[in-house]
Amino acid sequence: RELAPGAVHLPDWLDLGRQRELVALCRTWASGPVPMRAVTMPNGGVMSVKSVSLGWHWLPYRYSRTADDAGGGAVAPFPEVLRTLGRDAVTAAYGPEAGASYEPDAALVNYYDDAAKMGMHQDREERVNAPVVSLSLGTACVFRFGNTETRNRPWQDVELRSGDLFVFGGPSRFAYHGVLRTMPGTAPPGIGFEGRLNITVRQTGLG
Ligand code: MD3
Ligand code: FE
Repeated sequence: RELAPGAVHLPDWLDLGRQRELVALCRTWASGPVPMRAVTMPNGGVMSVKSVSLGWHWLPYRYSRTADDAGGGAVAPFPEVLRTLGRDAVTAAYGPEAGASYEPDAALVNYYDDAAKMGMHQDREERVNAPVVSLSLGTACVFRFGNTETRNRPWQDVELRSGDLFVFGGPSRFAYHGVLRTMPGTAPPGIGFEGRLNITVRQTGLG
């Protein structure tokens, strides 16, 4: 369903088998050249979410090819499997023409334990307004989707569950959003890990 223009939620888009494949891939990515870690913000605060980047390394508030805040090593390449998945996701949300023109080159994998959350923010490090694709795995969460003007109301609170796809493009691309809390005990039996994973696929426009 369309939450706002360009914000398309497709619940249960991935079956359990595909979810488990992605969980296994997240495990390998989390132990890649730049291990999954909590990002330290410029004000000294440490995020409660742990994350790992692929293709381009996300830092507040820029991208780098090297892990400038974690030893300076090269970032793992953007995996072909996420390019295909990103295109399939944009096709499912907006149709085949939008899907075919989607050229993602970066992904951010976020891990939430039962206490983790993410404050309201915009994703503005990308230089183009191609959509962001979000895939949720494991424990469900309460996701807050706000507006483009301010981090305050109006907003809509939506549960994101394991296997859900969310695509944020068009007028929703620069909306404020955040994760209020996870919902312990809501992961599907057989998912094979504790906590919540979110994969976002992005097109940076950085070439
Ligand atoms: C709306 N991640 O990585 S996914 C992030 O669940 C991030 O880990 C959250 O916000 C998470 O930046 C939320 C949903 C999401 C992701 C990117 C967006 C919503 C978005 C970009 C623009 C607008
Ligand atoms: Fe975000």
